[in-house]
Amino acid sequence: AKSPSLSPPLPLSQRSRWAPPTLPTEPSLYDGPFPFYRRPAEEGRFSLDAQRRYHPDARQLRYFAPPPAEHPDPAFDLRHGYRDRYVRRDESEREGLEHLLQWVAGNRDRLRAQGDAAGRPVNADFVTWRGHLTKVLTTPYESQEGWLLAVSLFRGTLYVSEVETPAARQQREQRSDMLQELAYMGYKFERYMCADTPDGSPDPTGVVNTNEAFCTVVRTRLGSHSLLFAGEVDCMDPRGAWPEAPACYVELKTCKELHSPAQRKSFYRHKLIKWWAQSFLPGVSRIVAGFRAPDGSVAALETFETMKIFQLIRGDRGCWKPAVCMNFCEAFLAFLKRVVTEDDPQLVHLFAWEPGSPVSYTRHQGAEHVFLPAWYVETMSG
Ligand code: 0WD
Ligand code: CA
Repeated sequence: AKSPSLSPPLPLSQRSRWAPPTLPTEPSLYDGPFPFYRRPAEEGRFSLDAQRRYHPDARQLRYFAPPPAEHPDPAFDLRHGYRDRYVRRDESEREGLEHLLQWVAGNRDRLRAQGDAAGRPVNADFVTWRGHLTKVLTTPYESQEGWLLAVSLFRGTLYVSEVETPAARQQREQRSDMLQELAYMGYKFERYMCADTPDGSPDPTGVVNTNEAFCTVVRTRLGSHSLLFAGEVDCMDPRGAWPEAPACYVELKTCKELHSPAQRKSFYRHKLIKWWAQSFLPGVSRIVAGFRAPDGSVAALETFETMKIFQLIRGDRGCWKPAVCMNFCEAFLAFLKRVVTEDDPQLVHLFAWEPGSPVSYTRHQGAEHVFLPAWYVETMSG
């Protein structure tokens, strides 16, 4: 692999003012062999209940229970219940890494016992949400939305937590009723496809409550970086070909119906990259898509095996490449290690990226961007 490097140092004569290094994001710089990525192993699980309370168990895990045919009959009505059976999580509540840190703190004896030559309380280079890594993976191909990631080094581990960009905040606050209904339809699809018990049947008449979540915590390695991250998982397949977690998990998605080869090609280029990145990271083996008709019904189901997605896009020369995503992520994590070297939970580096620019950062000491909670720092210092 070409090793993408930081901006080359200027000759001394031109170095009038020191400029912090940046990280370029052009896909061509990361087009090499696929990097080493260890098969993700599940380290733990936790659940958030209808009141968004944390539980160190799998009580919110649901079970994949698809209809017998690719064309559900009777058709799923994804709009059903939007007005009167929908409890929405308060998204103005910024949770940061809170629930993941609760899991880490609750498992600190085991994490420490896993042994670490450096004597770190958490035996991992990085702790973060899976969703943050998904954004990093897709960065070389993203042309719409930038991101902001806050990073602190605490007792030898780098913690990465997303900060909402002003643009994202504005979008969230001004989301049209149509977009809110679309989001609801994604959750409703889960209700039609999942049961509460391994042998149960879906009950789509219930309330959709987006406070509820089941999360898996996985450990893996990308190149020289050890990672511990958590991700929300839709369900597990009790009858699937891969009985063990995380391979037994199934990701559910909805998407507008595809009518032509051109629409399918565009779907592969722009949407499948996000689906692939999200499921590949934690080792979720299958994605089941429900294609929506204009009336809000599901016209067809289609299964994508995560490990076979690269075969679908290989023939399209202008398409994204999994190796580019992973090589960029590896370079980004190396960049974080190079920049964030002072071990201090009160020190935050904000890494910012906007399409068309390289990744840059700013340094913040003191309260404003601090994201590791005092209780966590206290617990893990003992
Ligand atoms: O505070 C926030 N704005 C965020 C909270 C941003 C991102 C995630 N979260 C929370 C989620 O609520 C959940 O507890 O973090 C956990 C999930 O983290 P993740 O798995 O790392 O996130 P991601 O891969 O982006 O999303 C996985 C699923 C989504 O499924 P789809 O099929 O839509 O990709 O988590 C759900 C959603 O079902 N989800 C959310 N649920 C409620 N509020 C949110 C959110 N803001 N974001 C993702
Ligand atoms: Ca989903």
